Amino acid sequence: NNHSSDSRGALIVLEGLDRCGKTTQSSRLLSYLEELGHTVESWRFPDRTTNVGQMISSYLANKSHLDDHTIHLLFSANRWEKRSLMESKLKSGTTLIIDRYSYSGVSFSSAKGLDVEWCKAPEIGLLAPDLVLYLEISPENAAERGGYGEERYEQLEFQKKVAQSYKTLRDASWKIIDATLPIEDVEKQVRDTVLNCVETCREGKPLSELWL
Ligand code: Z5A
Repeated sequence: NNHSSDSRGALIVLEGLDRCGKTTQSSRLLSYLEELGHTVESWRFPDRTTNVGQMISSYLANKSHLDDHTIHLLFSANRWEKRSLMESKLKSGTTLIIDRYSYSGVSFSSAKGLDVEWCKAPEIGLLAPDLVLYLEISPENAAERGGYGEERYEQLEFQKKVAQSYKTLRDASWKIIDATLPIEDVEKQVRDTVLNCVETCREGKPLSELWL
């Protein structure tokens, strides 16, 4: 592998319903790319370690109540506080694998009934992913995996609405992955797509901003 120092990393996002396997696939993808000699980091949103992230975490755990618009803007702010670090990492050649991003932000809030365009507005200007891996699974199927926990949003009826909202956000950067297959088979679909994307970014595909 010939990684020249001026080539950039790829911004890869994993999206999908609760329990679709994002965490599982993120960590497998991280190891795989590391073994191939790439510089790579795995991130997740919400990033619960920041002050904003702690407010989000308390909301998700049902320990605090926030107006729907307010929590939407906090999720967005949580991405904005990582934007400059994200850009410098990518430009210095680090590939980022990100578990949830703006698509979660818009899908979950619009599933509550907020206007989609209003939901997208605060995301404008964040970095656009080079690849969105959507791990597709039916809400019923996802619910069977170890059951839902205690967090807000982990309810079948709500997850059905989220699945519908996600559908309206699909664009050219999306790759739909069948997440109902065994873990190794999902991983194989992910690997092929990702290698292709990493190569395109290395060859000089420019970074862009949401929404495309
Ligand atoms: N949210 C929002 O509203 N707005 C925003 O802007 C953002 C998020 C960023 C917290 O997210 C909530 O915040 C989330 C969206 C909202 N609410 N919901 N729902 P989070 O990231 O903290 O939590 P999560 O993404 O929902 O969760 P998760 O539980 O970590 O799920 P996962 O990562 O997709 O799945 P997993 O942990 O890899 O796998 C789940 C189980 O299935 C586990 O037992 C695995 O061993 C098993 N598994 C995995 N793959 C397979 C296959 N292929 N076959 C069979 N079993 C499998």
